[in-house]
Amino acid sequence: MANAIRALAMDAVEQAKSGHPGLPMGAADIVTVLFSRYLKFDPADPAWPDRDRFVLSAGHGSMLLYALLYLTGYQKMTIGEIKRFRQLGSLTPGHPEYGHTPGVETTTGPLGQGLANAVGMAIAERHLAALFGGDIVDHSTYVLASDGDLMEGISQEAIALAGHLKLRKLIVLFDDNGISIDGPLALADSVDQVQRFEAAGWAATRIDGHDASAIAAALDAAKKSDRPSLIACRTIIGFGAPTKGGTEKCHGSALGADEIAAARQKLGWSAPAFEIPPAILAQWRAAGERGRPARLAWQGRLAALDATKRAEFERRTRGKLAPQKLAAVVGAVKQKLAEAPKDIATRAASEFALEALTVALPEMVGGSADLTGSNNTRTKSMKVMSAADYSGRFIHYGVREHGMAAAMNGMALHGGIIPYSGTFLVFSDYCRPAIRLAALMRQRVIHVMTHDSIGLGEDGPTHQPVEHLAALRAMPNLKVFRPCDAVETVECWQLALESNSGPSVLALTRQNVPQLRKGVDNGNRCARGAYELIAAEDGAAAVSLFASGSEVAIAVAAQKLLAARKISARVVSVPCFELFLAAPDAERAAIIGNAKVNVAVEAGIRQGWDAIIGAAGTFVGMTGFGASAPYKELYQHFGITPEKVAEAALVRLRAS
Ligand SMILES: Cc1ncc(C[n+]2csc(CCOP(=O)(O)OP(=O)(O)O)c2C)c(N)n1
Repeated sequence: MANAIRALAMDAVEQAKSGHPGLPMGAADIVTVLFSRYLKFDPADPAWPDRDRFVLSAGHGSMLLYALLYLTGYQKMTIGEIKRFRQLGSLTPGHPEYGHTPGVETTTGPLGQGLANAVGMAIAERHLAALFGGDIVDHSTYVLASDGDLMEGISQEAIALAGHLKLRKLIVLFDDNGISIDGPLALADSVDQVQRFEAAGWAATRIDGHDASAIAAALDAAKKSDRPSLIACRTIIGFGAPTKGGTEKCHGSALGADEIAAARQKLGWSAPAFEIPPAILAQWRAAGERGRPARLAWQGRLAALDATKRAEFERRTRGKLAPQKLAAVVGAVKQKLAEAPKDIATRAASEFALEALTVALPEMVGGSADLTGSNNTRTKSMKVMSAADYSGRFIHYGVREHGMAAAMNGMALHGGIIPYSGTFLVFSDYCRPAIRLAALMRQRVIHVMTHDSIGLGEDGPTHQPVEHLAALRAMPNLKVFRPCDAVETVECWQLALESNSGPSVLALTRQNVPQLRKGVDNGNRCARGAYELIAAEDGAAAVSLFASGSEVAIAVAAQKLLAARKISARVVSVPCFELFLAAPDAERAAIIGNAKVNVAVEAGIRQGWDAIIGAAGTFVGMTGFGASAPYKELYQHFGITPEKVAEAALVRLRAS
């Protein structure tokens, strides 16, 4: 059965003249034992909520996964798809892509991410099991990880968190082949992985990864463990390839016809390319059918569940927000703000919104990378999640931004949870690879990122984001929200929660800002991404002032200065570029307007703003790094003030 995987991997990579045969050939024995005897899955229902998850963290070995999906009988994974490995539109892209190929649990390729996603999946499983009971939620998360996965820094964050939370249903199978692209691992690494995992609170063992009974024994032990488990499986990369096996030569290129012929002989595999002998295919298909009774039994248990609980489980698994609930909560928060306006930091406004949102939406699981008090992400209703109590909804991720963001992806992929996090905006750089994958996989994860500009003050340029808004706005399918006041903050929270096909970042201030939106306002004005906050007094504006976040108040003050000089200006708040730029042309043009002069104000770099103010527009913001000082002085020092904005507008008006 393992040789079937090896043959398909060799043949598909050869046909594509590109790909990675070494890992599938080396790890074939491990996954054969796992898929034929342990993994709880049913190819007839790839989305069965209580299936075991299998994460191929070493995504370059994608043919391993595609071979398994074909062999075990996932309907869409035909031999034709295997033959079209790495071709446009096939179900067998270079690296596994979630949402593209049924049976692929997460998009992998950037090493280390899959392992960290799996930690999030295992957290989600424990959490939902605590809420809905072991009859409904009781599955394991298996990972196949390579040397590269374990060398990446994110793996340390992931395993430390998993060990701390005692995620006993997480089992990592390490393809311990001692080879990476440059050659023997000894060139660059001498970590004892077993000791490393043990130090992080895992059960860890080392076995021969080509010995089926040793693999089974290790899996049996891992399933009984009260801790997460590492099974370091000694393997030979490219097992079966007579001259290239055991070397980096089989890691990432086609083996060539001669080597494949010799490998077939060595493995005793006489079937032609892409053909699996019927008896072996039948064994594999039987392995794929193994899980059906378990799935049907599970369906029975779900059906027997109390109707309300079942409906809630199904709602959460589908990622559907409770109808009307969100709108009602947002409306109530806005009502309170209309009655008693709050001149508070948007991070505090976010907490104010979250106090209500986290009560109404039990699927929200929050956290912070050790900045809870600064990010204001923990609400009164939230207990802390711990190894002793997985029902908690607030996760102390520790100082592990990258691991946090990747674990959140895993939770979202698992389903049943809307994860949100907390860190400083400047550390979005530490999360970026995971945010990118959330965007690529269209996952609803929400990053609360506070201290969003020089407005954080004394901590200085290391902590002051300058280019981060632009960098995040550059990412496809990510929404970056930068609300200007308490009302916009709750509106942006609503939009982020409703964005069920992509991640969001909420960039929030440390410093207080005035509430600019007064009175009762039922619509969500942020939904268009930008809107006219203050119209020109005499109808025809000579100047349009655009701003986001804390700089909207500066634009509003600048408008008054201009009015005092009989110059008519309007103010447009721009809480979300992506929504604004996606609006129909006419709508966008109407909001941009046709004033003689456009000025944008943002305490960041200009990049991106030209799409709104045009190349001829004037930008008031940052051109380099910030500095350490009280924030009001910094705004003066860098010239981001109402006076400077008004002056910039006047200069342009005179020149026009
Ligand atoms: C973050 C990241 N860096 C680099 C790469 C490129 N890359 C792909 S596989 C690999 C290492 C291969 O070694 P190993 O993980 O041991 O896999 P094996 O050779 O056993 O297949 C590298 C550097 C990547 N995919 N992701």
